[in-house]
This record gives sequence, C-alpha cells and structure tokens, in this order.
Amino acid sequence: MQQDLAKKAAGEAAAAYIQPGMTIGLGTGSTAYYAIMRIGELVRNGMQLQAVATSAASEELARAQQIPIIPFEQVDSIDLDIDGADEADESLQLIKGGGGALLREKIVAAAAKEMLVIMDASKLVKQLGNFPLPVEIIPFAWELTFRHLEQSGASPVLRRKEGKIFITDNGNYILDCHYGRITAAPELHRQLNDIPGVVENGLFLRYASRLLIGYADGSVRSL
Ligand code: ABF
Repeated sequence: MQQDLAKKAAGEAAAAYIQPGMTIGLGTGSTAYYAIMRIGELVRNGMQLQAVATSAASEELARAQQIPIIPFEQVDSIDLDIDGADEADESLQLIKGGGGALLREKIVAAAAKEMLVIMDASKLVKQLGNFPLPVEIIPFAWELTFRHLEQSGASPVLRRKEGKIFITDNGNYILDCHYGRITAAPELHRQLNDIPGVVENGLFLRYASRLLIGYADGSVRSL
C-alpha cells in the first residue's frame, strides 16, 4: 500500500510536465498506470495532446481513458516519454523490462526529446544489477542464446507467466539475467546486443532526462 501511494505520487506528478499539443510516450507498468490515469483526466478536461503506447496493455488503458493514440508511423517526434523503471542509479542509468515491454519502451525513449522516469523510492540504487536484467531474445535457438548470456557472466532464467513461457508483444522470449552487480553498464550493453538472437536488453543508459521519485506521504523528489 505504501509503495502504491509512492507510485501514485510519482505518476501523477509527471502529468504536470505535459504542455498542450504535445506527443507523449506512454510507459508500461504499475507506476505508468497512474500517469496514464492522470493524463486521461487532463484530456477529459480539454487538454489537446496525442500519445503513443509502449505496450498493448498501456494502449488499452489509454484508449479507455479517451487519450488519443496515434500509430507510430504518424509520429514526427515524441515531446515527452513518461515511463517507469525497475532500477535507477544516480547517473540516471536504468534497468527496465520487468513488465516485459523493454523493446518498445526503448524505441519510444530513443525517439523522445525528453524522458521522465517515474518510480517509487525503492527503485533508486547505488549500483545497478540487483534486479535481474531483462533481455529480449528471439525464440529460435533460444538455448544457444541462453548459453551465450551465461558466458557474459549472467545466470539467465527464461521468463514464464502462469506456467507458460512469457511471450512479449513482439512475439519474443525474455531471459531475466542475474548479474548481481553491473559495474560496467555501457560495455555490458554493447556485449549483450552483439549476441546473435538478442533483440534488446533492459539497460537504458542515455535516455532519462529526469527521475521523479515518489514517497508514500505524497511527496515527490526530482533528480
Ligand atoms: C516499465 O515499468 C518497465 O520497464 C519496468 O519494469 C516497469 C516498472 O514497474 P512498476 O512501475 O510496475 O514498478 O516501464
């Protein structure tokens, strides 16, 4: 409950950065849920904006809130991407992908002029890596990709949901890679994306413009 209040504070605070006429990237996850609900209120109160979603789940939620969703091919540029994270360090490096949407989230984050990361305080860490790094891979020869990731120093786990292999919105698998600590994130990012079969990894190293960190008392700290 406390964490929920913190997520709500961060998610709703992000909406204050939205200007009329903006194109917004809508993130995925339980913190992004609060941002989407607040943005829906703004739209219903007459604010003009349009949005692209980073997952089918966020798109469904946004449409239910009457937020105008545009297909990516109609997007010239994204003014503001609002998304959650699983871990963030003080240099704004992130681990994302716990929600399984990391590929579309990274595409949207890379296309955005600014990325607001919304999170509860438990996500702020000194060193990335306690949270297992999600890596999206193609299903073909996944066992070989699994072994390549082991050679990168990880203990990979094939993500399952309700007993079945989890399939992303893009039809891929996710290996949650336990590194324990990630000391050289840029090098690891390059190494992972060089492995045949890897589509994308959950290291977001150069997209976040600002962290909005929520607390259970409703306060929000910006970093
Ligand atoms: C999403 O937000 C994912 O990248 C990340 O896993 C999630 C954070 O989860 P939550 O906001 O539900 O704590 O963008």
